[in-house]
Amino acid sequence: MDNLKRMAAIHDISGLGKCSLTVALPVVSATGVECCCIPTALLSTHTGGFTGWSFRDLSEEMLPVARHWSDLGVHFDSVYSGYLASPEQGRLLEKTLDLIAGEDTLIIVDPAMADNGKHYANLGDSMTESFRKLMARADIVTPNLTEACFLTDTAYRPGICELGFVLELLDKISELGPGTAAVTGVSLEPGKLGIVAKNFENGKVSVVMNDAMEGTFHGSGDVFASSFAALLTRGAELETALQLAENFVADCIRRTEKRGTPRHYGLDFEGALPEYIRSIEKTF
Ligand code: PXL
Repeated sequence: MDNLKRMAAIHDISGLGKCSLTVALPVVSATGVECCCIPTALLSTHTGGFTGWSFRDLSEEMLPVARHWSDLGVHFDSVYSGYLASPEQGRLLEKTLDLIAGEDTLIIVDPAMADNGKHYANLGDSMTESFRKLMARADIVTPNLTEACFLTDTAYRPGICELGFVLELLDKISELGPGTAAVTGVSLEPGKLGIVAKNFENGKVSVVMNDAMEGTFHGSGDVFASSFAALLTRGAELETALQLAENFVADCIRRTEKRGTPRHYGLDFEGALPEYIRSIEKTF
């Protein structure tokens, strides 16, 4: 690839427990895309499965960083946002987009705020409202099933769901204004888990499934979204990006399960990176 693409990744940095920027940086870089970072908060660990974490809100730094980049005249091929430390950071993210996103910048918003029917620690309905507004600014959004339900005011149903239910969720998400939505963590039949996506511009629905493992793997949403966002930035078609990103996550999950890594420590993605890079080189 002769032309290095550049992404701005806007997430927290949780020092331990792989998620957010500690996932985005390696995965985006491995995809062959430059990853510039705006940390939204600094935590000792993420908030799922750990207790007693340290936390510093970095709201005050977001716009100074964005202004500096804007003054430098740097072009971003994409902006990919994830976990925000507070609902107010949603407005800061919009201002950041005003400063650094050009006409042709792909905007990917992962409304990382909930899983398994519950908001993450210290987040609630006002975070949902903040993400709802951000949907209109995004070309692509990647909610998990819980987040898709919260965003559309739909009662969350655990377990296997009908494709029709997910398509209804997607239609409601489309009313919030994004170009494409990929709902993750969807199980349409026993033993299978994956993604149902819809491009709202042409109406095309894509379903990508893999074998499901028992229970929740923390950070898998971030591994998927980082890979998916980076592949789209690199120029992959939606279907190709979905398939490659889903295969990568499935490989990471198999390795994590095999090694018996505590689930809250995140996915063992490191060992899966070489094959991931080869699969990209082979495909496009
Ligand atoms: O992976 C999502 C995530 C990101 N950042 C922080 C989190 C979580 C999920 O719990 O707590 C700080």
